[in-house]
Amino acid sequence: MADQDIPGIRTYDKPAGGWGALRATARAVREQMDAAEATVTLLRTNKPDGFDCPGCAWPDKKHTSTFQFCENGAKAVTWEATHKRVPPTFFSANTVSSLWRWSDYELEDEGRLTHPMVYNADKDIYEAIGWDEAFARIGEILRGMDDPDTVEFYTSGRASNEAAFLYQLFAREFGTNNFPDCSNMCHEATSVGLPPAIGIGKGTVSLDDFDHCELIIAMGHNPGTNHPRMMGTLHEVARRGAPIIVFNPLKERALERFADPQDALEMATLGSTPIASTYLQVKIGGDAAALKGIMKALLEMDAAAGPDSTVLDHAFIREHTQGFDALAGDLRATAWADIEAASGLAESDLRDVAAAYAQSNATIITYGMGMTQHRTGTQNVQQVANLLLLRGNFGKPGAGICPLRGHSNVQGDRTVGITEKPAAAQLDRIEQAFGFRPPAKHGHDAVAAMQAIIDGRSKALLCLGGNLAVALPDPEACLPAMRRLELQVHVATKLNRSHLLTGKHTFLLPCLGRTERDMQASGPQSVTVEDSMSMVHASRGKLTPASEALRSEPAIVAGLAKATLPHTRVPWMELIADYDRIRDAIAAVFPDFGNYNERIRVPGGFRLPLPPTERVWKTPSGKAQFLLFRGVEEDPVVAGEGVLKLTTIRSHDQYNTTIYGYDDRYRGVFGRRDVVFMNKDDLAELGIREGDAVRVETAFGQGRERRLDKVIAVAYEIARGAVATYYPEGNCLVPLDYHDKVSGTPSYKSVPVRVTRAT
Ligand SMILES: Nc1nc2c(c(=O)[nH]1)N[C@H]1C(S)=C(S)[C@@H](COP(=O)(O)OP(=O)(O)OC[C@H]3O[C@@H](n4cnc5c(=O)[nH]c(N)nc54)[C@H](O)[C@@H]3O)O[C@H]1N2
Ligand SMILES: Nc1nc2c(c(=O)[nH]1)N[C@H]1C(S)=C(S)[C@@H](COP(=O)(O)OP(=O)(O)OC[C@H]3O[C@@H](n4cnc5c(=O)[nH]c(N)nc54)[C@H](O)[C@@H]3O)O[C@H]1N2
Ligand SMILES: [Mo]
Repeated sequence: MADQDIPGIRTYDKPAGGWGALRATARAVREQMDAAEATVTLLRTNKPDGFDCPGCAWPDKKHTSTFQFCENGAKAVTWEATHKRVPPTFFSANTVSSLWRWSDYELEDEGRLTHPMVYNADKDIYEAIGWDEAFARIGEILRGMDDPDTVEFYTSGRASNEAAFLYQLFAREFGTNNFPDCSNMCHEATSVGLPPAIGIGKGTVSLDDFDHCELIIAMGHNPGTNHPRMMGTLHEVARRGAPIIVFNPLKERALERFADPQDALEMATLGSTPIASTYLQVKIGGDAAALKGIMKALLEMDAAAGPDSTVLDHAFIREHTQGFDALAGDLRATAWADIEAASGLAESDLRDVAAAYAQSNATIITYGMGMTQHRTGTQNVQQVANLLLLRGNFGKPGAGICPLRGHSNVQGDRTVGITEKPAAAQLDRIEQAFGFRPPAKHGHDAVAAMQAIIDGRSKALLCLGGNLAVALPDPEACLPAMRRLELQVHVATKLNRSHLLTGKHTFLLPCLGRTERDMQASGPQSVTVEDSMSMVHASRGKLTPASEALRSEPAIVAGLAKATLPHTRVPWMELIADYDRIRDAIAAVFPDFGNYNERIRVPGGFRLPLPPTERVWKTPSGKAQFLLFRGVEEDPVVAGEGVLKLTTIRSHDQYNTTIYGYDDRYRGVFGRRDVVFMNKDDLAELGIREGDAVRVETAFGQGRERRLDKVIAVAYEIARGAVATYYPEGNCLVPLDYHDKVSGTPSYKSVPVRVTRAT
């Protein structure tokens, strides 16, 4: 939206991608790397013998394709491969209290950590420490804990399969299943919502399916920023004329039109391709209602078409599913007026979607955080499965469910055992392979772990990457709790705010990144990762490590484990001498990884089994299950005069809590992040003008005032009643226990708020 008078807010009328993306890439390279080195490095991204892009989990054509240009992939790579360094002298010159006043951007922009560090509370600085001494001291503190369940083992989704597998082995031999994981803030609704529906908590499509689909329904994700390589796929689908129906409260430029930098003609002519054929600005939290509307319309069309109707896939429903009658009954009992009110969409629009869906012989539904980060996230995901099941959109080319995973290996980490609720079979096989009995008692997910830290029940936190305290909701509760911890260990590439929340003993252990050479006793190593489509493949860095003192994540985990567990049954040093041995161990515990080492030597790797693609349903009944969403509202608790719904989103210049810069080009915001996007009619109704300073307050206190100040209102094409601000700035508005009770996912995308003009 244009208002020339507000600094940094101006209309961006260009398509997503295009020359703007090339310019932004050049800038990222210039600011972080030597240009020649950057070119070579970027060319190795996602190549068969290269490294896996740490930017996102979208697959690429068999990992064998020619270089695929991707602006935000380039930012992720150059941010890691930067020439900037944070050596011990940096820490002696800056107290932790003084660093606290730095912005998140400034902290990470200082560059790569180079040495293991330990916090000295007397001097309020981090000091260098040798690896062996760090391991020994951490081991001693951990051994001194009277209960292993007072220790939390957090994983962020960049960790490789090899690192994650060793990490869960360490924690379990130590004696706990406390595995808070970034997935608990992300796609947990998928991991727990889909198994009862289709028998597996993962997506079912492959890239090839996008060549065959006749319709895509894209819900609650912003690929132009967060899964940029997906834009190439959407561009192709749109070009061959298949409809793409978008559900998103915000108009996202990349979903409107995109110029593919791979397309010479489009670039030369400054052309672009429309992406969405229909763009429905659903209300925040209105997706389940919208899906129910589409299903209701479908049922009505089916009835009207008579006994031979093909609107529903009756044969599939009969042979492969359970629960259809209950679903149909619930849909009949749901009134159109309620669906319209909750979704903010017209009955006629939803009927049009149903008609397009009924026409399509192969449909893919893609979805992201706009669906999962709600109090009803699990049920939202299940409604997606319901809609697909009604027309048999599993187990045929061009069809299926496509959750867009977050971190580049968040899916793999879960596959190799990072879970607070381990299956009995997993524990049995660990015992067979290593000769110790792992604990069976369920542990903590991310919210439960932080709750335990707040309550003082948990006393130590180990973090394999990430920025947990900043990523979680409710900084007012989380940040002070971190400081009360007895022990914190952060395995990290760059400095972030969680590292500054020092406890009694705090260690920073710097690790290699994906782009760097990982040299072990047997020579250079590869790691493996699993993308959003269950493809497992190798990743090998080639760059000289940022410092000679860095160690790989597997080596750090092994060092910690060995120092902590004097009677360990695991041959840690043998395992890390040659990662093939870690992979053999993974295969011993997880049979789906049979012949792991052979299969990753093939370019592109291999695909893990996905039974729904063969119409095999690993549910208790052996059938796919329709699951109900009762009513239409995700959260009837808080409504009322002046209450709006807030969602927290990523800008184009950030990677989760990592802020690369202050522009959000496609949304027309430059050089600032202190904005609240609002519908112009809501602004008018509230007597707020664009550019006014406003206060956003959570509409239910839960005993505490929660507000975001020092932000300005920006008029945006956003659904009525919807408000959006950036993550993590908006996290202060989200109560920690305001989450999906089934998956534990915080409701980051739907918080009832009031917005007032600041006085
Ligand atoms: N460059 C970059 N890439 C990333 C990341 C990053 O931060 N930067 N993060 C990675 C991670 S961990 C993840 S999980 C993914 C995140 O990828 P996305 O899921 O795309 O992430 P978000 O920015 O959170 O936004 C989701 C979209 O949901 C919409 N939305 C908000 N509320 C609702 C709602 O109620 N209904 C619907 N239908 N839509 C809604 C928002 O307008 C926004 O367009 O990306 C991964 N890739
Ligand atoms: N309000 C709100 N909050 C959210 C979300 C939201 O949409 N809205 N999204 C949620 C989601 S989807 C997620 S996934 C979480 C993200 O939560 P996290 O995964 O915990 O956070 P990140 O910001 O990805 O972590 C960044 C840090 O990881 C470290 N790092 C980077 N690369 C590596 C590496 O290769 N190895 C190691 N060991 N460390 C590395 C760096 O030190 C960097 O500072 O946040 C959640 N929080
Ligand atoms: Mo995520």
